Amino acid sequence: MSESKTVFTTCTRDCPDACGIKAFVTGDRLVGLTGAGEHEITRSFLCRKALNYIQRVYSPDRVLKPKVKIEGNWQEVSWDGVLNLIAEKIHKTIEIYGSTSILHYQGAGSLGALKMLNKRFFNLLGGATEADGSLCGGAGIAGQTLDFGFRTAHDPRDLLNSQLIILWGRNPSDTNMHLIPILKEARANKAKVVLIDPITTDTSRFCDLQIKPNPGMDGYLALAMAKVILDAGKADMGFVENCCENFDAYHNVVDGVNLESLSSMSGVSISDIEMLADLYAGRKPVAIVCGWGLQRYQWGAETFRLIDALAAVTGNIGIPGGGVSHGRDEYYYFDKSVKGREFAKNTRKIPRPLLGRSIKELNDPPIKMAFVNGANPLNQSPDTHSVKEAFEMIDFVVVFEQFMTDTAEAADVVLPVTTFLEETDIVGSYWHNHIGLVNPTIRPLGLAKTDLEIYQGLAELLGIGGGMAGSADYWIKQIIKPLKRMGITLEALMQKPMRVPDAPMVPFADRVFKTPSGKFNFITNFSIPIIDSVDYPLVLLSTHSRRWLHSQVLPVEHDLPPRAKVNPATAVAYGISDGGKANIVSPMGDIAVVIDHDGGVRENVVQIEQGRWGKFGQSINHLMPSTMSHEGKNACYYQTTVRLEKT
Ligand SMILES: Nc1nc2c(c(=O)[nH]1)N[C@H]1C(S)=C(S)[C@@H](COP(=O)(O)OP(=O)(O)OC[C@H]3O[C@@H](n4cnc5c(=O)[nH]c(N)nc54)[C@H](O)[C@@H]3O)O[C@H]1N2
Ligand SMILES: Nc1nc2c(c(=O)[nH]1)N[C@H]1C(S)=C(S)[C@@H](COP(=O)(O)OP(=O)(O)OC[C@H]3O[C@@H](n4cnc5c(=O)[nH]c(N)nc54)[C@H](O)[C@@H]3O)O[C@H]1N2
Ligand SMILES: [Mo]
Repeated sequence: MSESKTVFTTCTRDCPDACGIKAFVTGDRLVGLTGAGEHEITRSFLCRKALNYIQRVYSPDRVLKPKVKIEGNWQEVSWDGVLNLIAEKIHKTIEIYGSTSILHYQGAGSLGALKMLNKRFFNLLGGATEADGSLCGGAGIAGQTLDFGFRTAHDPRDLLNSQLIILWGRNPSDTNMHLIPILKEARANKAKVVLIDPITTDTSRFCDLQIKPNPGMDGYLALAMAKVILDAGKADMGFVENCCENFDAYHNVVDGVNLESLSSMSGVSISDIEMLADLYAGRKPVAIVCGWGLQRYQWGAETFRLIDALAAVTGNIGIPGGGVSHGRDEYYYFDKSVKGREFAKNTRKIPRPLLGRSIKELNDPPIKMAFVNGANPLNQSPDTHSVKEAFEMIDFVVVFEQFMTDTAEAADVVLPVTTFLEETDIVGSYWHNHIGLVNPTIRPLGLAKTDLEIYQGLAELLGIGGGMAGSADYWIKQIIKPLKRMGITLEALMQKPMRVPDAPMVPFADRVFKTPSGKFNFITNFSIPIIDSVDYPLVLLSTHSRRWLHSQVLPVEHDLPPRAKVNPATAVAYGISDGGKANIVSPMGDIAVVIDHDGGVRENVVQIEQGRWGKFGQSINHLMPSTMSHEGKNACYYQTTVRLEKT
């Protein structure tokens, strides 16, 4: 009989929860995963996408051997052969065009800290062109950085001190499941939970009340609530006067708008605005927990700033149970110098949301080679058509992948990489304060290697091997050096995941901020246009799926057409029955879907899950224009306007 064992590891996938996992292994085969009881946040249970992950590891569609495209056909090759081929191409490309003619595009495939070393390779080469900005939370981060000088969050368990919790444009039931038990506990402590989302989501079940604003217009809702509170004399003027700057200019903005127009722009009735304002001012401390959905607009930073201002007006900052929490930098406590910036003579940055357009425009030097790891830009970028065209213009594209994604299909070489269940690494979280080790649960399948092993192999061939050398454990020890004084070492982490002892439960408790003045900085002007288009009157919210992460959908999950949810009144106006077929049409393109009538969806909204693949005709991102947020270089997916056409 094969031997059975249990291996402790940590999930590296791009999700706030960064769960502790117990993997059950029989022989060398994974047979089950469960949440680790010793992880205070995971609390013994896992989400759907983690439970499904074993199917991904053993999928017959996994890429398990290096492949080279020869005259349009994929041929399997040896590691030695493929690494020599790539090294030679790198050598020649740098000789003729310089190292910045190489694009390195790293995405969110794994949040493991060792993935920082992928960047080290390109710095050792002399510096490449990199994608800057974000497809994710860049706008919210930029907004909070302007207000607080530093974007961070309350510890998740500080919510147990709140009287009221507002979930603002966040859907934890699907995207951050381990927040749900904390919400339940908080409600058992008599806290109220309010959800602000244009769609009834599964999260609604855990809330006392939901408000459905117009998509993108939450800034006006926050402003309206602040106006009611200020006009009623319920503001915390002690906090405002002692700890804030630019209040007068902000107050002028508040005085310059009337409640009727704020109500019409936000799509929330005056009575609901007043009810929310009374709740907010009356139940201190109040925690606002913002999501990513809220800020996928050009003015995402301004929306966050208007929400921060609401919290500041009521003094809900720097106190237990208060704050405006979005997330934190998962690499904050790690030593980022392993990226080896000092080795790069030249680097060049292009904005991630404008990837296709930027590659096409680059000259001096143009992009000649591209390396993609942990990302699927031909599927996840806005305006994927232009990204595809841009990649076709690049002489040699190398993709490190587990699957033949839309991006892998467009490559010249695909290199098979391990999943996190086959790797050693270390990971922090962008929500909680725990750090966990990633331990291999099984041997790598097929010929798969880790990103680090592949870059180390290439470095050897290019004469820069010394700069990349070292085992995974060696590099982990370098990365966690700053944590040693707090007792967090590799040895200690082998016992269990650890909370960073220095991480505050309540940030800014001294009410000193990281802004130049040390004060909270009120927003004083902004531009938030009404999303309005005669030909495309609906807003397309392409939200995150409970079942999968981004584009990590298995090929077999594409057998049925995608479904979109629309309010019955809207669907009927387009003549589309429940379960009827339609095209969603944007100024950029269209996609065939089945329409589900859903009374929970606001009337001017179409909701669809993002992530399905273009090669099966199901990708949504060719409908998205490539716009970028005013602050934070963020992609603005949720601002896309569409119409429906019955088919
Ligand atoms: N299962 C699963 N988990 C994930 C992910 C995944 O793909 N799958 N992705 C991970 C990543 S990278 C991220 S960034 C997070 C995202 O986590 P979330 O922010 O929770 O996810 P989203 O689906 O982008 O948006 C959340 C909600 O915002 C609402 N929303 C959209 N526009 C607006 C608006 O203008 N105002 C308001 N008030 N609400 C709005 C949407 O209707 C949606 O229900 O999830 C992480 N967790
Ligand atoms: N329409 C729409 N589009 C969106 C969003 C949205 O809300 N709506 N959300 C956006 C958000 S929040 C984000 S964060 C981005 C994410 O965009 P991406 O970062 O491109 O995310 P994924 O689609 O998960 O692609 C990651 C790829 O890495 C591979 N991978 C996993 N682990 C590893 C590894 O260790 N090494 C290597 N080499 N590969 C690995 C996976 O197989 C997968 O194909 O998408 C954005 N796209
Ligand atoms: Mo994200």
